[in-house]
Amino acid sequence: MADENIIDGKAFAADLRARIGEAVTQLKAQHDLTPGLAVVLVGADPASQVYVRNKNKATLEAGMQSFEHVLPDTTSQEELLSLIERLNSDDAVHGILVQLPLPDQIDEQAVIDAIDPAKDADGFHVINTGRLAAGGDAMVPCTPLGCLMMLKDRLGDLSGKEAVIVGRSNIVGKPMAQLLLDANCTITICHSRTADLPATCRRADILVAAVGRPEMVRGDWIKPGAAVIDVGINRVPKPGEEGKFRLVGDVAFDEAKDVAGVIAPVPGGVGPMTIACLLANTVTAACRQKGIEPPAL
Ligand code: NAP
Ligand code: L37
Repeated sequence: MADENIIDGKAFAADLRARIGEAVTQLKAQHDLTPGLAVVLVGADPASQVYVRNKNKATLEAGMQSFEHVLPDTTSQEELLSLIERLNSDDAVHGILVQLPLPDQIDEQAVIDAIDPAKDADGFHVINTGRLAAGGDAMVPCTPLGCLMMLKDRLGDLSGKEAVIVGRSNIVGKPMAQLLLDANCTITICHSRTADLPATCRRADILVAAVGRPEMVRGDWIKPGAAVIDVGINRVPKPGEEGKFRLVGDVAFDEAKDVAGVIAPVPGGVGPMTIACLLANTVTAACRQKGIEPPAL
């Protein structure tokens, strides 16, 4: 398969961030509005630290305000909830993201519930998942939104396509299924109890893998010509290099790339798009809060 069948998520995300930057310039000039994003990290999970740093950097580069809150892993639920209360009532903050996972003493659902749905840049609040399911102006979770944008860019109209999603989490699998359903795909959602996963995957015109198991999806699970989106982020030891890791997805890339029509790799696929979509969500949230029509991005 030639390289043009590999989706360059990094380049796609850079383009999207540039369009967001232009929209922000216009919002400042025309409405005196600078979208602001607050990112909250509790504890010192190394992967979360990398993502939060990248989110902060991308926010500033797009001309937006970034408010980073790094709290120790001993933070109590009350302390975190009181920070969220402050961010909810801060007019400079239009988007709030609490990076998951949270330490054990904190109830994740209680924290998500406490975020003002209008500022819920992750789209995890039940008001937003409800709106996504029922129709309405939802904030849409960043990772599935990024996957959908890449699929539409490569395939155009998705109507009538068979989409198989492996994974049913609230963060990725379920909202991904909802978005593909809204795009008129026929949906199958797989999980750990699915009876024959390889056979189900082989039906897919669009296959999204969001499992968290390194290279689980093999080349012979893929229908020739299918679009494959690998969401998985797995750190595996580098053979022969003690203490070093490499990043692999949920799809065995070297096998899959020869069968798939297009494929989003790991790294350099969905990850960068997740961050760009977070910025897009913050701009959308800021506009809605000010009664301005959000820009088409
Ligand atoms: P999660 O909450 O752990 O969910 C994993 C899903 O995979 C569950 O629904 C689980 O089924 C299913 N599963 C596990 N083992 C399976 C198996 N052997 N066969 C079939 N299904 C299986 O994970 P998540 O938060 O959705 O994340 C999934 C992956 O995406 C992780 O690698 C994560 O790091 C990555 N991720 C990447 C981004 C990004 O921006 N690139 C963003 C978020 C997450 P059950 O429901 O039956 O347990
Ligand atoms: N919105 N996203 C949101 N909220 C959360 O609570 N946990 C979580 C979340 N997940 C998340 O941020 N995931 C994520 C995963 C990968 C990247 C960014 C965000 C990413 O940039 N990946 C790069 C590689 C980065 C690396 O070297 O580790 C990639 O190219 O895939």
